[in-house]
Formats: sequence, C-alpha cells, structure tokens
Amino acid sequence: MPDTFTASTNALREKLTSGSPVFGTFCSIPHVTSAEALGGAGFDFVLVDAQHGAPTFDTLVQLIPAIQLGGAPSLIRLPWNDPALAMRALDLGAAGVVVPLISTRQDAERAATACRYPPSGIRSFGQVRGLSYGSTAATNDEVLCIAMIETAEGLENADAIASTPGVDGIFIGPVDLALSMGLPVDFTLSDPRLKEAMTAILEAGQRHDCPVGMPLFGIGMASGAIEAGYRFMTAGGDGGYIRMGAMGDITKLREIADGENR
Ligand code: 3PY
Ligand code: MG
Repeated sequence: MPDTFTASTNALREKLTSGSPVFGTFCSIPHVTSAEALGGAGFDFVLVDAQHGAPTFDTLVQLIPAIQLGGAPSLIRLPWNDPALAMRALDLGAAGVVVPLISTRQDAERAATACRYPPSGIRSFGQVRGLSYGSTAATNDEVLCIAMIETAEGLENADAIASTPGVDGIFIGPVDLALSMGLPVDFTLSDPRLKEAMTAILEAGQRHDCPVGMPLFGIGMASGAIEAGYRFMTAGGDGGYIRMGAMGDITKLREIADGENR
C-alpha cells in the first residue's frame, strides 16, 4: 500500500468549470461491451443510471472501468439521496454522483457531505480503485456532486440548493418536475409553465456560479439549450441507440423489399 494517497485530477470537473458545453450520454444497460462502446464514442462523460436503468451497484465495478477504457469518466445517478450509495459509487472510481430529487437545502447538504471526507463531510475513507489508479473522485476538491432539481419544492428552493457548499452542479429533471407541478409528461418540454420553471432554476444556478444541465430529448433541443446557458447536457443512451439503429435498418430493408416486389 502506498505511504501517501494521491488522486488524479478530475478532467470532467475542469471541463464543467471551463464554461464550454459538456455532453454526456446515459448508460442503462449493465454490460461491459455496451458500456465500453459508449465510453469510446467521444462524450465528455457517461451517466450510469442506477436510478431507472438496469445497472445495480454490483455491476458498477465492471461498468466504470469499461467506460474508462473507452476514454470517458463515469457519473453515477444514485437511486436515492443515500450517503452510503454515494460513498460506494465514488470508491469504485466514478468521477462523481448525480443525486435525484433534491428538494431542500437539507437534501443538498446531505448529498454534498456524503461526497466529502471530514471535516467538510461524512464520507468514510476506503478507496478501492483509487488505491490502484488514483481515482478522480478521491479528494474533496476533485469529486463532483450534481444535485437534481426535479420537484416543485426543489424549484422553490433552487437558490438555496445552488448555493450549498459542495454542490458542483444542478441537473434538471424536466419530467419529474412537470409531474410534481401537476403537468402532463411531454418530452417536447413545451409547456410554458415548465419552461418558466426550468428558466428559474437555470437562473438560480447562474446567480451562484453553479453549472446547470438538462437532458436533451432529441438533438434538436441542443442549440436552444446551449444558447439558454445550460452548461452540461445528456443526449440519448444505449437502449435508445440500439432501438433507433435497429429500427432504422429494418425500416429501410422493408422499403427495399417492397420496392423489389413492385
Ligand atoms: C427527469 O426528467 O425526471 C429525469 O430524471 C431525467 O433524467
Ligand atoms: Mg427524474
């Protein structure tokens, strides 16, 4: 075991603070082959979805290195705001965590302190991959804690959340936010009430120099989001890429076959 512990710098953290837009994609399939392909595709990060995707904590130990082998850092979306889960994701070598359903300052503090060692937090020291590779999330200064604002209460408390020490970014969850506001699920995000809410969160982040991100439900949303000032975005994910690619090919094949039959 080394005498002293050194962590490598978190390149994703540097990108997020640089001001240029940062792009990620979702990993929802818990297999090293697809994870490695996503990691090698050129995104700035891969967001492993341990909230709604199929990856469980048992699979992170394989997915994080596979994504890293492809060349990208991993963020882990936790199933819940649970300090034990944040600690495990970081110990396994994630560059940071994305914590869902942050609605109050207290929620934000719980998430941020889970990612930091004392005296600023409650994280327990037990680097697993970090000891071998100098994990990017091994020190309080390098780790990334991204808080999701996706409830009406979180919207009300957006300033308090964005200004919480140790919250390194806000990721808006527009679908849960819409549901919490009593609005229908609409992936075009065109309801004016939802737009206004998202803008209010974005502006709260900007007031506190806290980068704000959002999922793009289609690449067509990208230029508007960049222009509005979103600093990080996710586009697509493994399941969708497979489905869209497969559907595209079979649609073309049917068209070719129909043409031959005419
Ligand atoms: C939401 O829209 O609620 C999300 O969590 C998107 O990832
Ligand atoms: Mg959500």
